[in-house]
Amino acid sequence: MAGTSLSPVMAPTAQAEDGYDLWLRYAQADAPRSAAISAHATAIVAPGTGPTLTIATQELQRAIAGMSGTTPALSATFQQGALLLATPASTPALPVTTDGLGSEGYAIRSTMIDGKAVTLIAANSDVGLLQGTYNWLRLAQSGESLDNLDIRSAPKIGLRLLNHWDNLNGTVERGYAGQSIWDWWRLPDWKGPRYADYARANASIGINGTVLNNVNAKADSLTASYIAKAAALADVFRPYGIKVYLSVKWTAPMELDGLKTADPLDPQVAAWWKAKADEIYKAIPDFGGFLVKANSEGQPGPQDYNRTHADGANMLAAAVKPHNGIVMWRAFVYAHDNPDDRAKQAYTDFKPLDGKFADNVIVQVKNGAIDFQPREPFHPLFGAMPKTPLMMEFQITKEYLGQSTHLTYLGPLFEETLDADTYARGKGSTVSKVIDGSLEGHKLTGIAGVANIGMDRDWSGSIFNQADWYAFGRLAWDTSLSADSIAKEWAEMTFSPDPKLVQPVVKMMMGSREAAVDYMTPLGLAHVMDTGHHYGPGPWVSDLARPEWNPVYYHKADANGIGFDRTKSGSDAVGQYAPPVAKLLASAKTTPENELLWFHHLPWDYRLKSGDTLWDGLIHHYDGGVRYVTDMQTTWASLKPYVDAERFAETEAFLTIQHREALWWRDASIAYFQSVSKRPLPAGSAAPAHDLDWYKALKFPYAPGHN
Ligand code: BDP
Repeated sequence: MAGTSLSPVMAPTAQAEDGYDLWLRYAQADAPRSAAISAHATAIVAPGTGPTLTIATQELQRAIAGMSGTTPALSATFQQGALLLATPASTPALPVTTDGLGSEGYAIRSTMIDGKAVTLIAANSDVGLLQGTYNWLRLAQSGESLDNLDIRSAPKIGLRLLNHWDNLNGTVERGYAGQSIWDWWRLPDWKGPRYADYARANASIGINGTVLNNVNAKADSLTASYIAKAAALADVFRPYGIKVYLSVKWTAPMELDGLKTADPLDPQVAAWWKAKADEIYKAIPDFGGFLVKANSEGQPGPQDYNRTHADGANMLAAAVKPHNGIVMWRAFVYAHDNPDDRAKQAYTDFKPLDGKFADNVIVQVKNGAIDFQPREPFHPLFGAMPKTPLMMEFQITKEYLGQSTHLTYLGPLFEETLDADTYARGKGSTVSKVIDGSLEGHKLTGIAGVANIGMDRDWSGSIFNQADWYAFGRLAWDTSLSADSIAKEWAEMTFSPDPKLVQPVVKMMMGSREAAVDYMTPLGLAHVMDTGHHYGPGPWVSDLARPEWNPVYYHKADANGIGFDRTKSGSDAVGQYAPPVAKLLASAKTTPENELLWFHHLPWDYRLKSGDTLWDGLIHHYDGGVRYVTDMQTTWASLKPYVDAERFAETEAFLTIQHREALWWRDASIAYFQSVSKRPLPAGSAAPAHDLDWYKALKFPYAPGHN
C-alpha cells in the first residue's frame, strides 16, 4: 500500500469509519474496479507544481492508491493509460477545446496522444483542472466506466457559497454538529488541519466561497485582529478555488469607531466603509465581499435612518467595487410594526427597489417566503425583480427538519424549488433560470446554503446529513441534476457502489423529506415548531410578543377549519405571484394539495383528492409519516451486512430517535388539533399516547443551536 505522502488525518485506511472522510473515502475497490482504475491511471502528467495542481495530483495519488493499491507516479511524458491534466497554455495543441468552460469548468476526454490511449482532463485554469479531477474521481469511486469518456461541465451559477452562522465565541446558530470549526481564538497563528480538509470537501463538490460568520453579525469581525484571522483562512482556501466573505453588522462604524450615525447617505459613514474595505483587501486581495442582514429580526439597517435597502446596499457596494467585491443583501425581512402577512413583507419591501441596486449587488432570497419550512412554495420575489440579480438561500442545516438526528434528505426540497415555475416570462421561467441569470441576462449569479458543518467528527452531525451538504454543492454546480442521481452517487461514494446497498439507501433517502413533511407539517401547514429552538411540535403556542412568532398565526385552526387564507379574501399573498401562478393558487381546487393550507383556510369537511375529508386526510398524513420512518428502520436493519459497524450503529440509533420523535410530532399535533376540531379520529388511527397538557409541558431549555 503506497501513499507515504498522505496526510495522516485523512489517510483512507488509517482509521475507523467515523464519517470524517465524507464522500472522499477512496476505500479499496473490488478486483474489477481496482484493475480498471489502475489501467486508467498508470501515471499522472500535470502542467506544473503550483499549489492547486499539487492538490489535484496528490488527491489523485491518494485516491488511486486507496482504491487500487498502486500509487501512480507523476511523470513528464505520456504513457499508455496516463491521466493527463492540461490547459491551453501548458499544451498548445489540446485535442479538446476549452472554449465555453470559463474559469472553473473542465472537459474530460478519453483520447489518443502520441499513439497512446490517455485520459485528458482539460481546463482553462488550475482550479478547473481540480474540478475535473474531482469529477474523474467521482466516476472511479462510484464504479462508473472510465472508458470512452467525453464530459464537458461548467457551472452556470457564479457564486456557490456556504453561509456559516458561526459566532465568534465558537457557537453556531442553528448548528447541530457541535461547535464552530473556526478556532477564532487561536487564529491566525494556528491553522489546524481541519481547514484544508474543509476546503477540500467543498472543492470536491464545486463550492467556491464561504461566508465565515453569522448573519447576526458582531462588529468585531471587522477589527484588524479578526481580519487577520479571516486572512489566514483565506490563505488556506485559496488554492482550492474558495474565496472568503464576511457578514457585516450595519452599525459597525458606530460600534468600532464611534461614528454618530450609520446613515448610508452620510459621507463619513461611506468613507468609513471604504477605508474598511481597503483594509480588508490589503489582507485578503481576493476577498469576495459582504453579506448583510439588515432591518430584520432586530438587526440594525438603513431603514433606521429612513433610507432604503438599496441605499444601504449601494453604499457598501461602492466601498468594495474598486476591488471587484460584491454585496449580498438579504431579503429575509419582516417587521414588528408591519401587521401584514409575514409571507408578503419581503416582496413588499424589495419589489419597488427593482432596478435601484448597484451592479455589484445581488439580493439573497430564501427559498420560501417564511423561513426554511419542511415545505414552502417558492418565494414570490423569484421572477418579480427582473432588473436585479437574485441569489438563492437554502438552509442545509435542518433547523426545521429534525435537526441532527432525523434522516430527511434535502435533495428533493432543493430540486423542487429550483424546478418551480415562476411564469415570470411565460411557461418555463423556472427558479433555476432566475438564479442562473439566463432568464433576464444577469452576469452576477449566486446560490448560498446555510452550512450544517461543525466540530463533530462526522462534520454534519450525522452521516446522512453529509448528503445534504453534498447535494447542495452538486446542485449549485449544475441545477439540472436530479436529487435522485445525486443521492445515488453520494451513497456509492459514502458506503460502496454495491447496488444491494445503494438502491435501498437511495429509495429511503428520496422519500424521507416528504415523510418529515407528513409527520410535522402536512398539506401546506408551516411554522408549528416549538418556540425558539424549533425542536419538536408547538402548534398550540399563542402567547409570544409578536403575532407572527406564534404557530397559531400560521395554521389558524378553529372549530370550523384550518389554514391561512392568502387569496384575495385573505392576505392576498397569492397576488404576488405571476398571473398564471396566482390564478391556480386562487382556488383550493387548483392549488397543489401539498401547499393547500399555506394558501387556503378550509372547513374540516373539505374533500381532498383522496376522497378523505380534510380532517381525516390530515391524520392519515401524520400516520403515513410515522410509517415511513418505521420502514426506514426495517430497510436499514437489512443493510447491516453492507455497512461498517460504526456508521451502521449511528444511523440505527438516530432512526430510533427519529421514530420516537415522528410519533411525538404526530401525537402532539393530533392532540392539539383534535382539541380544536372536536372530531373523532378516522378508523384505524390510534389515539395520541398522552393528553394535550402532557405535550405542552415538555420543555427543552438546552436544545442545541439556539442562543
Ligand atoms: C431563522 C433562524 C434565525 C436566523 C434567521 C435568519 O431561526 O436563527 O437568524 O432565520 O435567516 O431561520 O436571519
